Amino acid sequence: MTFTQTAPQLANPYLTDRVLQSAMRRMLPHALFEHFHEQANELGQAVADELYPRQLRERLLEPVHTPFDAWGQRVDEIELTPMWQTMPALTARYGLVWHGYDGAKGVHARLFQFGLVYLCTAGNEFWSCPLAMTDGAARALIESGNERLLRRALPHLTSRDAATLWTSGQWMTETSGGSDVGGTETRAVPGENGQWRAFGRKWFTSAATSEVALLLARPEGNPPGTAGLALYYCEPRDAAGRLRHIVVDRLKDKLGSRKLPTAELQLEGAPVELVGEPRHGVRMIAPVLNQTRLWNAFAALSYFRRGLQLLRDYARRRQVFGKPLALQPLHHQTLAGLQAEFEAGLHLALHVAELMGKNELGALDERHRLLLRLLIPIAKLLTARQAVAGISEVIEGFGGAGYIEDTGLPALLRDVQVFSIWEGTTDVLSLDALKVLRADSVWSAVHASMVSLLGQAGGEGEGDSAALRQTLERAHAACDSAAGEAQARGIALSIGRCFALALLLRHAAWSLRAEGDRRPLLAARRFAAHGIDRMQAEDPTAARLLATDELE
Ligand code: MFK
Repeated sequence: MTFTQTAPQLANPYLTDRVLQSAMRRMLPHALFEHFHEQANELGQAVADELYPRQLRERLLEPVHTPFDAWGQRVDEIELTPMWQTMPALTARYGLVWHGYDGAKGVHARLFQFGLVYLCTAGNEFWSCPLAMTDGAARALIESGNERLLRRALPHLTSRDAATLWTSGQWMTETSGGSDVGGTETRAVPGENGQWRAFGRKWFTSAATSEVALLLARPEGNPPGTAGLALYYCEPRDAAGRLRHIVVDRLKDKLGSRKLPTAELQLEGAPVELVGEPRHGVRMIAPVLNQTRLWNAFAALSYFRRGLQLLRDYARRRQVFGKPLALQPLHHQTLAGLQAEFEAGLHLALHVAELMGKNELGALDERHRLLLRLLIPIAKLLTARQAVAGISEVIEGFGGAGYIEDTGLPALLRDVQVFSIWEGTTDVLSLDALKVLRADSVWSAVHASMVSLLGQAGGEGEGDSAALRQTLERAHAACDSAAGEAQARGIALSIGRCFALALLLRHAAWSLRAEGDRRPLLAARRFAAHGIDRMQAEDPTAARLLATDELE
């Protein structure tokens, strides 16, 4: 009988996640931590026992769009995969959106919610995408103060009953591009009773099956550019489930996230309603962007952790050169590096969730509000880059098996790539961060926050404090220089790595004291050794010549 390798197994991702457990123990009040522990344990068990085996079983299934019925009638039906059909029940049961709005959890509501989101996202086949937009829509409606829409939609968007739960889409991207939203061509024409009609083509509408959507359109007569756009609310289907003056051209043929029905839509007079004033649509949809970007960070980390968890399990089962891979010193180096990146990234995302929870209850001063505004795009872009690089390494860690489709592993690599693209690419988010940084008071918030974090890290942070200070000073100088735009990615990544390291050091000091665990400190040392300064050495002219490959 020839040798047969046993497959990696996925244990409860919560019970095996030292980093999440330890962070939550420090960050949540004791009673709330107990509650989180119980919920996370149950959800983690569902991921291991039900969702993961189902992901493997349904690997090849995809949503199907049927444009016409047998008689030529336009129907635009979208049949979801069986797993997707069970997701409203999972959402309601674990309150994946609801927890974020649960007043009883006070400023910890977001931390609690995102802890659960992180645990289940790698197991829910991008169902987290419509949930992120649902959360964002709820937030945007709250911030708009539109009482009618709040009464109508908020109870559904935050429902704990699968029968009444609604999800929301976000229709922004058009053929002119996803980054430069000012070029939006969709028009809105006023009709009767406060209703408007929208005409245009939406090119990337994730989760075309959602019950509501927020979209940008230009009210007729408004000027071009971002300021002339307005934010609209749409209920795409009538009571019988038929689309209302909307045609689904096709579902996107994507590299990954293939269970997610991302569609191209034609709006042919779709009934829509103004959310606020008939202008400043980007400003009004910004809460959706901020919310979904934080979801994106936790989603990227969820995938990164899924890869690490499977690889760690595999290393115990896999014998090479006479002993398990888990006992090979070179493999230790590879896994340790991945673990350090993951660990720092998770502390950054959790910190942002904590700030968000405080902000929503008015518990942040102006300095910390600015810091939150800055750290959302930075956490999104840093964790996405970490996850893309990390999962590539994970796939390699499996050797040839990682390259074989029916192990389920290659899908991780395809799926994770989207996190650095949607909701703003690394470069677009770096430019967003640069805009924020160029407001003077943000830098004072950055520096003050770093001093505070290092103070809390105590002796554990002493060795790194000079490097952290110098890196932030270099980023500050680059930001203020004429070459700031060309340096934006390096600036954003460096600030992200500085915060991730300082947060990890602070946690390490606590963990040594409270848990007698020195692993967070080892992770911090390792992360610091990977470097925190990501500023580009290349001057802009040299970069232009190399980028275009043209003669001077
Ligand atoms: C599973 C994980 C979950 C993930 C869900 C994924 C869903 C996938 C669906 C998509 O991918 S949808 C497409 C996503 N598209 C983007 O994210 C757009 C990327 N582009 C940007 O973010 C640009 O920076 C942006 C369009 C916002 C810039 O446009 P402009 O024309 O340069 O506008 P500007 O002047 O920067 O901002 C206009 C206003 O909005 C300003 O306010 P004022 O009017 O008061 O001056 C800005 O301050 C405000 N603003 C912009 N971004 C903001 C913001 N305010 C708060 N937070 C922000 N992030």
